[in-house]
Amino acid sequence: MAVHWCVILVLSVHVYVTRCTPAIDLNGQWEVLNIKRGYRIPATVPGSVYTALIESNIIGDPYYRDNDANYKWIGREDWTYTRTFEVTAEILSKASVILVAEGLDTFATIIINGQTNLATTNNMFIRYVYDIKNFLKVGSNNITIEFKSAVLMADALAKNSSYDIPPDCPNPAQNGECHRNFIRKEQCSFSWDWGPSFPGQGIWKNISIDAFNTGVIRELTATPLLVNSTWSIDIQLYLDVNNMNTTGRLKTSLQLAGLTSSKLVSRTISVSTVQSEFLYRFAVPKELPIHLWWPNGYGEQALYYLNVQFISGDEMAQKTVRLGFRTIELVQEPVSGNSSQGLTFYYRVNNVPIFFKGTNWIPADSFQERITKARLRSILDSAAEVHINSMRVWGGGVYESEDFYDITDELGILIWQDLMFSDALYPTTLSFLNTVSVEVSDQVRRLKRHPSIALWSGNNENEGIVSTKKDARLRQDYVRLYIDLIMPIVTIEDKTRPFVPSSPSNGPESKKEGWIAKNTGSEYYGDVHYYNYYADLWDWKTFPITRFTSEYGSEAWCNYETIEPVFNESDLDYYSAMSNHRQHHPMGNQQMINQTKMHITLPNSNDPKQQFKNLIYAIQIHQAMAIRTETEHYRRYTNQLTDDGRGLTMGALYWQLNDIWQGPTWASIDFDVKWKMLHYYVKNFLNPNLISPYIDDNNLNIYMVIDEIPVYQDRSSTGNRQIQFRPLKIAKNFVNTNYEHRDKIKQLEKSVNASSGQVIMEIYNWKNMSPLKTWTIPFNLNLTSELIFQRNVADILSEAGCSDKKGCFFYFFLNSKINPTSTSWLPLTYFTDTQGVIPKANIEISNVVALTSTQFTVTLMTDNIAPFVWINAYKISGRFSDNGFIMKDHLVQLTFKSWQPVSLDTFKKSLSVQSLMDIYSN
Ligand code: BMA
Repeated sequence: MAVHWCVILVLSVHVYVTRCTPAIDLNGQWEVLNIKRGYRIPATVPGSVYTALIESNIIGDPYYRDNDANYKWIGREDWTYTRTFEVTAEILSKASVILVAEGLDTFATIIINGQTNLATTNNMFIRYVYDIKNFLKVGSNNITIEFKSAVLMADALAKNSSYDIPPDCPNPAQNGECHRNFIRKEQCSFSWDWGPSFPGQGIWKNISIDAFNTGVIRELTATPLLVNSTWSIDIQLYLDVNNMNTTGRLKTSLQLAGLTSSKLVSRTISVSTVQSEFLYRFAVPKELPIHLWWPNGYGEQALYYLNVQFISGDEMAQKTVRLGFRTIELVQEPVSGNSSQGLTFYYRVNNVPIFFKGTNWIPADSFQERITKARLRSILDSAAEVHINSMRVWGGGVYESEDFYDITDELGILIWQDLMFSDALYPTTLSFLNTVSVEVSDQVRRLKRHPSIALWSGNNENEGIVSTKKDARLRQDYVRLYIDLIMPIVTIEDKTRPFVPSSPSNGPESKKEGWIAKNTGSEYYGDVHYYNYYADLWDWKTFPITRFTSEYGSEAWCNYETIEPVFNESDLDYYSAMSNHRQHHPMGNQQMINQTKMHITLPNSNDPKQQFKNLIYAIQIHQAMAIRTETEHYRRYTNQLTDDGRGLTMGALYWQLNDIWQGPTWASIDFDVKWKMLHYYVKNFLNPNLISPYIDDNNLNIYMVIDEIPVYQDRSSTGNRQIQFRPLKIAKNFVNTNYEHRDKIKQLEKSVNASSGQVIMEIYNWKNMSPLKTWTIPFNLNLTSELIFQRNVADILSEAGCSDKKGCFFYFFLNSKINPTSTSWLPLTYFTDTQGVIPKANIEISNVVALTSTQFTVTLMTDNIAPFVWINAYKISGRFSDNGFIMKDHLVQLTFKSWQPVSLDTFKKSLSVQSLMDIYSN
């Protein structure tokens, strides 16, 4: 067979399309025009008008000071992209010549060679494909894409609406734009309570031209399916073909990375429409061993390559995608057999109940074109390193890139994928519903091959919002959009994953209430979002006892050195106008102060800069301890039920992982990919073997929480690996939980024995580096989460000879073979009025050694016990093995891993260290 020469277009490392026809890549250099201002400047595609303006020095850094307000004009004007390209006679000789725009932001008119009647667009989340053969000529051609201001379009659409659809405008603290809900564009680009308003325009994804005689593969997607212990793959193939009578052959093969064995299955197809869709089931050949894909911490993330070739006439088109084999179910069953006590809400992956330990993801930059794969890698690696196994891609941003999901597939981070609707009610005009239906099916088709995607969720918080509204039209609109339109599309497009209409929502209980529950924050059903800006967040009694908390958080500033370059000298003051401008959550800066000072005496420097630094440090301590307290509370409730039926918590996703700019936000990693203190605490409180002490009235209680770990056994004859599980201790309170291999589990329980050991508890006086007393607490867990110790605190203190509880603290560590090991500590009071109680520690950096160009060891030496030791490598992006910790020994050795190579000398010079008592000048 004669096959034409092929162009391999790499969409990401793991997805590439081979186009066996001459294709024109329209990425790269364009020009962008603003006719009103007479600008004509170069622009890179994919990109946005903002980065073009930066590159031409027309604007400065949009994140500098209040440039978000100064640059509002950009989003309120129209911008036009234009370029020329060559078309050969060979291209024009093809039967079809197709323009493929993967993403246009947002209101665009496409003009080719001056002909304006080709197309207009209105949704940045849709791929637009047009046959442009009749618009082209041999030689030089022009493509012009005129964008209209999304801000003005949103405003006009809102004015045209026959009724008000809230929220109208954002809170003035956000300096944002209005009526984002009327348009299908990244919702937070109109501002958010953690981010600026930069409502971009531009060609934000790849753009190219296909030319062919028969057809091309537009999309290939696949979902593995387990039926009667046998794996198969449901494959969906979307072809663009030249003519409805095309016939061809499909060849399908599957391969595990690193394994040579692959199976080729051939079939003949004939198409009946120009955009043709094929569904077929591919039985995984017996001789190909299937390794399961597991979430982070539960096993390996085995990934396979699936290749499909479409051969027709003398043309061949092919596509390879990567996928993984795993099952997932959302279990919502009566708790303790009594439906009046609500339903469970948890996920089973490969039949194993998984506690979703994780966080929420927001866009990593206002300007998508600046988000490199390396940047995604460093943020997502940071998540996996601290035992995160799940993450919600929040509904106010974008459906993330292939790179993003490729990385979450590799790291085993389960994705709770919101559809992009957030904190608003939305119109249901015919044109809105039409564009949403294309968007949802496009996105589900694009993403569903990724094993990391665990479920689809209709929106962020909109059920909660509409439940407060009396207006029947708004309530109807809600049901029309998510239940009547979106839910059937998602469930038809993807039969392998659960769909929840909203987050938070009450599952079947919301359905009973007409899909709009009276109280979406119910502790008895579904997921919960919980925030409190007034309460004591270091007190576990503050928190709800939920089935699953998919958002909870507390604000803290980014690291000082991250805000420094975008502020001027006088801004570097906690109380400056610029500091206030940066805070988008109304009263946020004051709330952080109020909540911090409940727990820590505030610093008292007269120098505004020093005071700002110290306050950032104190507030970060507050945030870290608050989220630690809340998360441990949820993990402790894995197996507990209160008398009124709350508990069996199976998910804790704190708000939020990452930042869109430098500022005060809920994030644990700041915009420079520097970990805030919270992120170091995440590593401890999400440890698979958690020691969780807390004080309840008069008692000290200690829980052990140990995640389930599957055990691998090689079936040497076939090379196939079978997976068995340690006992599913989680399951005690869950009804109807069946697990296979029950007998095997019994045997394994005896042999693995990873759930027993000893916790060593020490009590210290702040002024003495030897413990006052040490206890050994044995444990042998029958459940994932169990109380292993309970005793009256006053008795313990008197036994230890600690006369004033302000002067003492507890320290815990494991004496067991459990891996990873873990430590914990617990102060007996808050850190108010600690002068004279906690001595000032002199901490020295005593030794720094380079292991490689990106790895160092650092030894710290102290003369006193020091709480909240914070070591910093100024301007060097990377992470220490621990930080914000209590230093109770004279020497501590840490490691530092930088994201980029750095010399030993530079690294040494960058280091500084402090602890709590250093923030008080006397
Ligand atoms: C929830 C989120 C976001 C918001 C966060 C903090 O409402 O869904 O909308 O940024 O809380 O306020």
